[in-house]
Amino acid sequence: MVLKLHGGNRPGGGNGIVAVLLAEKQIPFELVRVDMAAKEHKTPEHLAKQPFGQVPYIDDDGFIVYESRAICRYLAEKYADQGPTLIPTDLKQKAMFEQAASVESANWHPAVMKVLMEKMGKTMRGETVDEVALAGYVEELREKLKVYDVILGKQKYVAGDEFTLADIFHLMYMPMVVSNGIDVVTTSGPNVARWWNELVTRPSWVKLQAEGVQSTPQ
Ligand SMILES: N[C@@H](CCC(=O)N[C@@H](CS)C(=O)NCC(=O)O)C(=O)O
Repeated sequence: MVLKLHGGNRPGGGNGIVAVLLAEKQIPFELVRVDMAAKEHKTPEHLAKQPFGQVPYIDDDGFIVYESRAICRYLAEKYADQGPTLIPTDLKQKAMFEQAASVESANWHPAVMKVLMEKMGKTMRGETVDEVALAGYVEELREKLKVYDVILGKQKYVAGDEFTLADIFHLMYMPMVVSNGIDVVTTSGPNVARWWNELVTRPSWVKLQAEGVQSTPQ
């Protein structure tokens, strides 16, 4: 049975990084659209699979996995021999990968989310954006990016000189910050700008932006 990805078709959030991983690894899948406007993600059927009432989750022939980063890790290991090596196997390179992945979830992601929630979250709910708070969150994010700029001045990608899943993790939500007019990622240092440009010009990401998350031909 073909792998099923349950989620939305917009490339911005967790769904997007799973879609990038699927494209990079050339894994066939079917997108099962979850109608979030209709609160389908809060139905008992969805909660039985994703108990936090979120998307995405995958159904791999009856095996359910949720949390986008966990899904990516599972698929990267299951299809280790297919497409690019996204999780290194060498002990020390793997430690660098784990370090970069932890930095993403501990430093990058919370800083990105504060900006996104203040700007886009409030705008979507029809609330007034607190411009002073927003400027503070952008500054916090910029401070993180300055550290990234130092790291990326010594190596090509976040885990070393090879592209890994840790780079893909950074494509969750930051593109929405940029598309909301806050282009902090290309203005916080030349190395971050160079790395970010590489990520967003990868064919997997370009196609996803153009077409949204789409089932692949089975
Ligand atoms: N940590 C989760 C976050 C998932 C998440 O926040 N999904 C959003 C859409 S991108 C969602 O389902 N939001 C609805 C909600 O939280 O009620 C993951 O990476 O899978």
